[in-house]
Amino acid sequence: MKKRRIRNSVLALGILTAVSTLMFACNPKETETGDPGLLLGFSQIGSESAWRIGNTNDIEEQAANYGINLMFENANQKQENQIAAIRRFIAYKVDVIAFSPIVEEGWDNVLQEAKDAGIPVILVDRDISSEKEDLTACLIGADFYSEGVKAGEYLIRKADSMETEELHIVEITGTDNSTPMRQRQAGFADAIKDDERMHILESIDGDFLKSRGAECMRTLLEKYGDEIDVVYSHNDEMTLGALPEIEKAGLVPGKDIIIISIDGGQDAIDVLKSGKINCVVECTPKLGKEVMETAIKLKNGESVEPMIHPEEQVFSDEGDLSNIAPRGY
Ligand code: GYE
Repeated sequence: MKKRRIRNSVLALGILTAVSTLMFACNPKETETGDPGLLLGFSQIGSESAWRIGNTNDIEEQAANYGINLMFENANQKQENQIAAIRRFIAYKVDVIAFSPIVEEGWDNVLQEAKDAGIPVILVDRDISSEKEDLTACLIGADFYSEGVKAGEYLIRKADSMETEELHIVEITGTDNSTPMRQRQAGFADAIKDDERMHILESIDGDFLKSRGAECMRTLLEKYGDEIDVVYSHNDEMTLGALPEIEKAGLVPGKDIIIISIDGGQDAIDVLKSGKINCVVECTPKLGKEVMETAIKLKNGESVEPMIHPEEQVFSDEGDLSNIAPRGY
């Protein structure tokens, strides 16, 4: 009997906590001081990679650091879910909207609705493509074109050091029509275009997913076999999916095939150290601090930088890999 009473009161406490959590969730603007605070609606693409999960964690941590109320929505890789989330943010009258557009096209209507409602929009990580001007306040994200250039420049140095006359490249690209896919492809192509040793055999869509990276690699190996000298993969996840397929085909990644990846998450850096990846171009997911500081400025009606690119480096077999700091994603 006694036990049951304890269990009941624990239950009652649980219900009370749940009710108050719900009340807070329905009225997230209210803070202890009565200050309405800043309400930020954030629509994330999904959870497709370590990069994306690291980005989500950083956004949540920095929102808490800056005392910003975050309405977070995960679109599970679907543009229509992002559009619906942005409409909910507008209906909720958030102060600022931030989102990472999964692809570049198709945002005009919903962004016009946000503009008409007077809610400023921050693009995080990826860009949009639109005929209309001033639909968004700014973009906080990496310079993907320069990441592609860095990957191409590494390959040219590698070819020099190997004194090779020809390199056959396969490219596993990120989500079709997304900014990182378009710009990582363009930057790499531009960097190698005047080098006669470089031949791209094929570019294939791996959608930034590990499973697709494996599938693409299987297809490419079946088609080209040991003709492949280089894999240029637009993110770590697809690279990590491709490596076991190369090994299954009896080839040694990092030796028989030069492997170039982008992101620089811990798993890829560990594989780089083991020699199975040759080069990782960094793309940092830690954009939260800039997002929060920009949201505060926008709420206060201050002007903001139209474009903020974080600093990024290259990790490769050319340098000392022993003191790379823990990556945190
Ligand atoms: O490289 C990839 C992620 O948009 C920079 O998206 C981001 C890319 C990143 O899924 O791993």
